[in-house]
Amino acid sequence: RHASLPVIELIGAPTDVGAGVRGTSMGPAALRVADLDTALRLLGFHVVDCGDLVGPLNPRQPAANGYRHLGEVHAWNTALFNAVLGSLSRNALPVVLGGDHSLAIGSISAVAQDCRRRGKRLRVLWLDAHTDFNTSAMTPSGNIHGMPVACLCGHGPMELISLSDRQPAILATEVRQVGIRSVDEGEKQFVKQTGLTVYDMRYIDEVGMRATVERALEGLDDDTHLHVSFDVDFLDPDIAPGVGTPVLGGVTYREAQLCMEMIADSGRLGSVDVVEINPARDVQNRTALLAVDLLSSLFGKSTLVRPTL
Ligand code: B3U
Ligand code: MN
Ligand code: MN
Repeated sequence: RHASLPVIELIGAPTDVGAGVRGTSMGPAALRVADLDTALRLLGFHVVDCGDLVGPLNPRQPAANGYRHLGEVHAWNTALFNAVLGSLSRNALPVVLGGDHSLAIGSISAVAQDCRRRGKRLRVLWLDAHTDFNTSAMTPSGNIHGMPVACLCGHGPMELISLSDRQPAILATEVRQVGIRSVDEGEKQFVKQTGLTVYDMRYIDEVGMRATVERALEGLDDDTHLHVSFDVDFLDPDIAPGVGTPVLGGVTYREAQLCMEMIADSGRLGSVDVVEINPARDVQNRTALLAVDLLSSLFGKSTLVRPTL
């Protein structure tokens, strides 16, 4: 154990109430079976597995007023908000094991509140195939895992936009999205209107992952808390089939490794979500094993000492 490294706290949130496809509730177990804790300990971290949060089961209801399972999503996010806030108050580095991506509402609301308390700046790096910027007015599904970025920016139901001590929890200017390749029609207009910074797959194809991540991390300083919200459907479904909503043409293994290594090199990582792993859609736990491999890189694993480029 290295004294200078933060304690990593794993917080399981076994739920799929925010998704349309069932199964992300098994995500925390899949990551534990893939030995996430051991992988992080090998890097010198002290790792505490806080176990799983408890919340409502999936009631399998259709959407009502543009939201499916709003009460259940709120219950899970309230529990997660409190858990992440507690972890940050202990100066630990929380890693949320999802669960569907609606959980980012609770985790990032807590991160934003902790940043304000400490006078820190916040940068959210959103790794995803989707912008997750829908509202009840434009959602094609009512699934709240398609809405967390909008909720965090203050566009959403009262219960979900007022978890933290300030509304909105974050500013759109604090977010950088990478890997995007599926945006709904109404959502597209709202993303443009809001001025959200989106590095989509075309951008990565044109300038490469190195320049993309350099730009997404531009302007970080010693006082910036970096939160990484890692939706595993960021990755190409050929290498990560165990997700609820796979989208063709995702990030390759090499691109993902470089992205994670560059985040580690920034030295600013303060909290992480790992979400949307769906073991019911997976093959021999490949997707969780891949996520653990990439999380090792995110936390500083490198093949050799990094050469000067
Ligand atoms: N944009 C679609 C699909 C979706 C968003 N996030 C995920 N799927 N994982 C929606 O339902 O909002
Ligand atoms: Mn997502
Ligand atoms: Mn996604």
